[in-house]
This record gives sequence, C-alpha cells and structure tokens, in this order.
Amino acid sequence: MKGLAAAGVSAPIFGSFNLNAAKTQAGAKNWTPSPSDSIKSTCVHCVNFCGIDIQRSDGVIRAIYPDSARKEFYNHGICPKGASGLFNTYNPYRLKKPLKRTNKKKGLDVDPGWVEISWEEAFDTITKKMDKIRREDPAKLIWQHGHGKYLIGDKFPKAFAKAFGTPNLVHRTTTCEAARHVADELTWGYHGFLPDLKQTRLFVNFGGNYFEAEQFSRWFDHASLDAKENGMYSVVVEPRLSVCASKADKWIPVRPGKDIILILGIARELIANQFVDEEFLVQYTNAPILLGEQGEAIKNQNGDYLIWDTVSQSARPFSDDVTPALRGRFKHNDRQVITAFETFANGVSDITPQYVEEVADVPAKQVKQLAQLIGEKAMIGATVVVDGQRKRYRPVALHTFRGLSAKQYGVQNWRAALIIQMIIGSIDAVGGTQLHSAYKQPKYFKPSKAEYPPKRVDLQESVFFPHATHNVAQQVALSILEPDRYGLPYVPEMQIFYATNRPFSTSDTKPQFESLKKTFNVCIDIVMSETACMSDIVLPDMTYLESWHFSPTRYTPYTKHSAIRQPATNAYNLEHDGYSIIWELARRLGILDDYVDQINTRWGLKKYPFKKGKNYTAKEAVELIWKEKTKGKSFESAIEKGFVGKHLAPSEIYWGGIEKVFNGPGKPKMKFYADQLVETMALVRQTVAQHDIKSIDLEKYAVSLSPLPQKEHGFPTPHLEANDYPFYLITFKHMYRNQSGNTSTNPILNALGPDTQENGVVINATIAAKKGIREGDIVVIETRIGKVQGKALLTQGIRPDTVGASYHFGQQSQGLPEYAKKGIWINQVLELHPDVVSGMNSFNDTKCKLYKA
Ligand SMILES: Nc1nc2c(c(=O)[nH]1)N[C@H]1C(S)=C(S)[C@@H](COP(=O)(O)OP(=O)(O)OC[C@H]3O[C@@H](n4cnc5c(=O)[nH]c(N)nc54)[C@H](O)[C@@H]3O)O[C@H]1N2
Ligand SMILES: Nc1nc2c(c(=O)[nH]1)N[C@H]1C(S)=C(S)[C@@H](COP(=O)(O)OP(=O)(O)OC[C@H]3O[C@@H](n4cnc5c(=O)[nH]c(N)nc54)[C@H](O)[C@@H]3O)O[C@H]1N2
Ligand code: SF4
Ligand SMILES: [Mo]
Repeated sequence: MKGLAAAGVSAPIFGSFNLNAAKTQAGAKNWTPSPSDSIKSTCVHCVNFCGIDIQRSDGVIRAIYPDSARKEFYNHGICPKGASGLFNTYNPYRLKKPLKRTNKKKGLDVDPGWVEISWEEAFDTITKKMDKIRREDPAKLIWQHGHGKYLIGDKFPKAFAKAFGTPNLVHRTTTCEAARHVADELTWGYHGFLPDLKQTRLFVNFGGNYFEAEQFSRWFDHASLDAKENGMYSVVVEPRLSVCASKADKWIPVRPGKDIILILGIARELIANQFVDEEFLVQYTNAPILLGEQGEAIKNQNGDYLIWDTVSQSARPFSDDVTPALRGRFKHNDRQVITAFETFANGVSDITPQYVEEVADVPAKQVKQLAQLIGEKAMIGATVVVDGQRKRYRPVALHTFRGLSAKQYGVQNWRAALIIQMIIGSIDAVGGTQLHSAYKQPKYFKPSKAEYPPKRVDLQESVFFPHATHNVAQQVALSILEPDRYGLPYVPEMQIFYATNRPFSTSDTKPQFESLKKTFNVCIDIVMSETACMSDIVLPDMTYLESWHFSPTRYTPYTKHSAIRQPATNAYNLEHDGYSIIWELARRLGILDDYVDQINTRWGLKKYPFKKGKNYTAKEAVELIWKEKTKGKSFESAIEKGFVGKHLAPSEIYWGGIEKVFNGPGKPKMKFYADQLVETMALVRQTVAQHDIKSIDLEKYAVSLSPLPQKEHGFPTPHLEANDYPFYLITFKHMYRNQSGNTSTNPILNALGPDTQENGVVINATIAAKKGIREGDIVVIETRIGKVQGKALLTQGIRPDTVGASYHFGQQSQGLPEYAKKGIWINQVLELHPDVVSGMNSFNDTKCKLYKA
C-alpha cells in the first residue's frame, strides 16, 4: 500500500489472513467459541436477507448453509455470494484500523498518504469537526448510507441525524428502484407489491431480474418455477435474454426504454376489444372523475371529486345514490368536462400495434396477441370464494423491478403498467398483483409543496424533485458542486458515508468524485472502497458475520417474519461496528439523551424502550427491538433460531388491502389519473416564476409530471439527442457479485470461472460479425460523456441494437488487489437524466457507439 510505505507505517493494513489470528479471538467481547457449533443468522451480503446456518469449529467459520427452518416461510436456499460470505469476513483486504489521510489532495489516482490512528484520535478528530458544524449550522453535515440501512437499520442513523439537527440523511433508493415506489405511492398511497404466484395464471415481467438479482429472499425464483409447473404462462419483456427470460414461455426483446409504448399499445388494444373491468374502475379507482380543459379535476365546494351520474344526468360526488359513467364528455356549469378514463383512451388511441412495432420493435401481431392473452386470462367478471365471501378472480400479474424504474420516466413506466392492471381489475384480486399496505400514507395523494429554497441538500420534495419521497442520492454531489444553482441556503462541509460506495454506484460518476474534494469525508466500510479512497478519515466496520443486528426480512404474499443477525466471529478483533460508532459520536457530542429519545420514537419502542443514562451494547439494543417487534418473545429463542415466522390467513392475504380502503362510494379512490401531479405542476410553474429559477425547464417538467403516462415517456433525452450514437446501452446485476466493492475480493466468487472474474460487453453475435468483432476482442463503448473498454461477449441473447454491461466490476481503488480491478466500471459512461417526479437516477437510457479498441 503506497500510502503506508510513504508514511513509514510498518503494520500491514491489508496483510494476508492467518487462520490462527481468527482462532485467537476467543477473548473478544461478543463472541464465545465452542468446539463445533451452528449459529442461525441472516445474510445481508445483498438485500435478500436469506436465513443462514453458520457452521463453526474451533471458533472458525467453516461453512454457511441455508437455514432450513425458513424454507416453509420464504427462503428456499442461498446463493453463491451467501455461501462464500465467510471469505468476505476472513478477507485480507479488510480495513482493520482507523486511517487518517495525510495528503490533502484527493483523487482516485492520488496517494492519500494513509496513517493508522487510534480510535480515540479518530473519534476526537471527527467530533471536533462535527461540534463546530453543529454550532454553525447542523445542515452542513450530510449522513449518507446505502447497504448500511440493512445492517444496523436506518432508524439508528435517522435518530442520530435528528438529534444532531441535520435534515441531510440520504439513502440510496434513487439509484435503486425509487421510481417504482413513487409510481405506487401516487397511485395507491404506499409502495411495494408482489404477484400472487400461487394463483397467477399469466405473469408478465418487465425486466425484473430475479434469478440473477432479486430482492425477495430467493422466494421469487422458486415461487415462479413452482407456478410454471402448475401451468402459469410467463412472458418476459426485456432487451436482454436474462435468466428470467430464458425460463419464460415467451421472451419479448423490447427496444430499451420503449416498454411504455408497448404497455400503452396493449392498453389501447384492451379498450378496443372491451377487455375493461368497468365495475372495478368505477368502484375502486378515480377513472370516472370529471376533468376540465386543463386536465384539472372538477370538485364541488366541499372539495369532493365529481363524477357523471348516468341516472340524474348530472355531475355529482360519488355516493350511494349515483351510477358513475366511466366514459364520455359532458356539460357541467356551461363547461366541457370529460372523464379521466376517456382522456386516457383518447391519449392512447394512436398508439396502434403498428406504431408499437415501429418504436418498440415488437411485431404488431405480437402486441395484439399479448393484449388478447392478458384480456382473456384476466377472466373479467369472474369471482372465487375466499373465507366465505366472493372475491375478484383475475389471475394476471404484471411485474417489474429496476427494468422499468431505472429510467428518466421510471414513474410513468410503472404507472402505465398499474393502469393496465386497473383496466383488467387485477390489482389485489386473487391471482393478481398484491399491494403492500394500500393507502398507508394518504399524504401521497396530495400535491407536493414544491418547496423553495430547498431545505435538504438532495432537493427531496423541493420544486426540483417534487414527489421524491425516498431521498435523491445522486443529487447530493451536484448540489455540493453548485449550491447556488439550486438555491441551497448553505454550503455542505462534511459527509459521513456508512456502507455505501455512492459515487461509484451512481451514473455519470465524474461530478460525484469531484464533489468529494469539497467536503471533509468520513467513510465507515469493511474494505477500501472508492469512497473510502476519497475520504479524510476511514473507519473499519465489522461484517454481518461479526455483528448483532435486528435484521429486516422480505415478506411474501403469504408470510411475515422477524429475524436477527448474531456474530459468529471477530476475524480481526475489531472494537467497533456501525452501531457503536454512532453511539460513541452521540456520547461525545453530548446529544445522547436526544438520540435515545429519537431511537425510541423511530423504532416504536414502547414496552421495551432504551433508557437514558445507560450505554447499550449492540446486543442489548437488538434484544429490546426483538422483544418489541415480536411482542415479548424471548431473546433466547432469537439466539437459538435466528427468526420467527408467521403464515397469513386467507382473510389477511385477500381481504385487507384495497377492499378496505378504496372499494365503494364515499371512499378515496386509487389514482388511475394522478390529478395531484396537475396541481404540483401548477405550483412548480408558480414557484419558478416567483423565484426566477433558471435551472428548471418547465416544458420538460410538464412532460414528466403528466397525470397520465403518454407517448413522450418513451423518448428519454439521449434517445432524442444522441443521434450519432447508434446503440442502446443497458446495465444489470450479475449473480456472483454484490453491488460495488466488497465481493470483488472474495476468492471463491472469483475462482468460479472466467465470467465471474470480470464482466464484458454483451453484444449481439450477428452485429459483432458485421463489425468484425470476435469473442474476447477488446471493444470500446463510447457515449456522450466518456469511453470504457472491455472484452466482447457475443450472444444471440441481446437485441442487435443494444449492448449491455453488468455492474460490480472494474474497481479503481488503490486499496484493492489487481484482480478486483478487472472488468468494466460502466457507470463512468452512463448519462444521468434523473426522473423529475421521483428523483430516480436513470441507468438504462444512454446511447453509445461500439467499436474495436
Ligand atoms: N447478485 C446480486 N443480486 C442482487 C444485488 C446484487 O448486487 N447482486 N442487488 C440487490 C438490489 S439492491 C436490487 S435493487 C435488486 C435489483 O433487482 P433487479 O431490478 O431485478 O435487477 P437488475 O439487474 O438491476 O435489473 C435490471 C434488469 O432490467 C433489464 N433492462 C434494462 N433496460 C431495460 C429496459 O429498457 N426495459 C426492460 N424491460 N428491461 C430492461 C436488464 O436487462 C436487467 O435484467 O437486486 C438485488 N439482488
Ligand atoms: N451500472 C449499474 N449501477 C448500479 C446498479 C446496476 O445494476 N448497474 N445497481 C444500483 C442499485 S440497485 C443500488 S441499490 C446501488 C447500490 O449502491 P451503494 O449504496 O453504493 O451500495 P453498495 O455498492 O452496496 O455499497 C456498499 C458499500 O458498503 C460496503 N459494505 C459492505 N458490507 C458492509 C458492512 O458490513 N459494513 C460497512 N460499514 N460497509 C459495508 C461495501 O464494501 C461497499 O463499499 O447501486 C446502483 N448502481
Ligand atoms: S441472495 Fe443475498 S442475502 Fe441471499 S444468500 Fe445470496 S447474498 Fe445472501
Ligand atoms: Mo438496489
């Protein structure tokens, strides 16, 4: 390590691992070895939270197996990352001591001049800086986490930020799937959904990559295969032959970014062929509401939405004595009014199968067939008896994860798919898409306040990203570089990064790294990530196999669970983990009492609260949370079993949700038409005029903030502008790696085969032949913002006009070995055109050139 040699430090920070070193940890505080034992815990190598059975002998982890007890609830097996997780813990490239930068100059190619420091010096340096900021303006401190949310849980950092007084706590969801969440929120008042795979007969997946990636504890891959065995038909719409697509009945290789054109084309066909669940649309959704000429919802003096009553032939609120018209234009108070459904039908009327073929490159015949299949399989009108009551039976579910959301118009893409499911009435039906906590947050149905000047550095819910409810991860760097551009009333001074490699994970990485030169940075990580390389102080953390955590779990439509993580080793005898670092910061800053109050509020600890005046270890904290969340279950059972699971009754699965909150007169309605966006846009216009904001292009905002998905949403900026760049560039996950950073040093994952050691440029073989590119040739991907190069991987499993490169490879950190640097860091060349509604980072809209190096 260059920096160390320069500083004359002899103790190796990145030394080689010695098994005896692990054995001598017997005295470590939170770890009691026995000759041979098994520990039940929860993996968090990635966000699936699979149950694991950690096998030890002589106090050393020898193997990690799936926890078979969780199989009946959700978790059938573990993946290669989880099984080899011990090699990430016994990893010689772990951070082992706090480090201080001695070279003021920052850059990935600059030697930081690291010196090891004591924890005392580290805490002292950090808290002095924080104390000064807190007295001046606490907002100048930014706390950023990513993966960290799933380790100690985001409620601890949130409590700390609140006690400190900064509004600037920023998670990573806009680099993940935020657009999908915001589409859900605008439509049905909360986020998250899963198909009812035990009953679904037709499953249409728009680029959910669940065999290679997934966020549902490997429930999805198993449940979807079981469903197929039971006769479910599956269609995957995706530009690349993913593993999902390879297992589907039909793969539709849509042109990247054009899914929405296909979806709206299907909607048009469904309407034209009368596959419309009128009863559902009228009873549960706002499709019948009346709109004025500007698309504004017509309301009465009480603020009730008006519908057209076909009996009295007048505009009335939806109550017991009216029969709303779904379609039509009417006259009300001498004004022309039109139903929201009619507006939608008009909007899609020219998205014909031929037009879909032209734009999305899906043959017109196939568009018609898919629409017909959806319409027929939905069995509109059918019911089944559940718990003695008749319930809608619509066994069709549409799905996506990042495939539709990691885009400039991500919100509109998933809104379009939700609208199709409203048209056929399959939402929360038996066999349809099951919503998670419908209408839990009524505030999502309100327009944004479009705040200006922004309070938060990430501009969440400001005039810039009015409905960003999941932070705006990639914006922090841009605001730091140009605070005036966004009217930010302060200049950020310090950033703490806890388990996130944010600048590496975001698209258009250059400004992300530039911004790190402007602030004092502390990075808490387990390896020398790129973010750590740009930091002033680096703190080593324990891994998930060394820590106590109350672990999140992934629900399924049929089960719920609570779980913990518990230490099985302390490979490098570390003193601190994320939890104790925050505790110590709060203690030294003199804000511990406030922190404790905030912890109790955020975790909802009522029966088992933290008490003031006492220092709680991570284990004690987990015990309190476990007891609160499991209503007093003994902590011994948590230690023995690692989790507790519950099967839901049919009534809980099918009779909660939208039946309770939206069905029938007088209730709020699911937003087929997102009228709150019309009001938000009006406010954006007003705010921009009032403050003369130059950095907002109102015409572009109006397209993004449209109350209905429309044709324009199939044309993200690079598709319109990058005319000299003939290829579409997409990105995706790889099974043998997790995100950025830590898995790149796992020797087992790297040894599995050539395609686990590095990624390459996935190119259609026919196109490659035309360009004289052979397998393994080095090729260049050039976009409007840069060039990267990598090995050509030829396949017929990608569209001819598309090239792909996975994430996770091409590390640049000097603190990682050469083998971790193999492959392509694709984010360097992906353009950033965030979704204005949600703040979502676009990853799959860039266009590129491709040629031999
Ligand atoms: N092995 C592994 N598993 C993981 C992770 C990991 O790092 N490694 N990370 C976890 C996390 S945080 C997440 S959020 C999930 C993500 O889980 P997913 O969203 O399921 O996985 P991604 O690979 O990110 O999804 C992108 C998919 O979209 C497709 N795609 C690209 N452009 C388009 C398009 O225009 N249209 C359509 N229809 N499809 C398109 C890509 O081919 C790819 O299959 O995975 C989780 N699981
Ligand atoms: N091109 C492309 N880019 C992508 C994606 C893609 O598919 N393609 N996926 C996107 C998605 S879905 C997401 S969620 C983001 C993720 O982006 P990030 O939030 O940056 O998440 P990670 O890359 O998981 O960063 C995790 C960091 O945490 C560290 N870490 C791991 N375990 C521990 C621990 O126990 N303690 C501490 N303190 N640190 C730990 C790792 O070493 C790593 O440096 O990336 C996004 N970026
Ligand atoms: S899928 Fe994720 S959580 Fe599950 S075993 Fe693999 S790495 Fe661990
Ligand atoms: Mo993610």
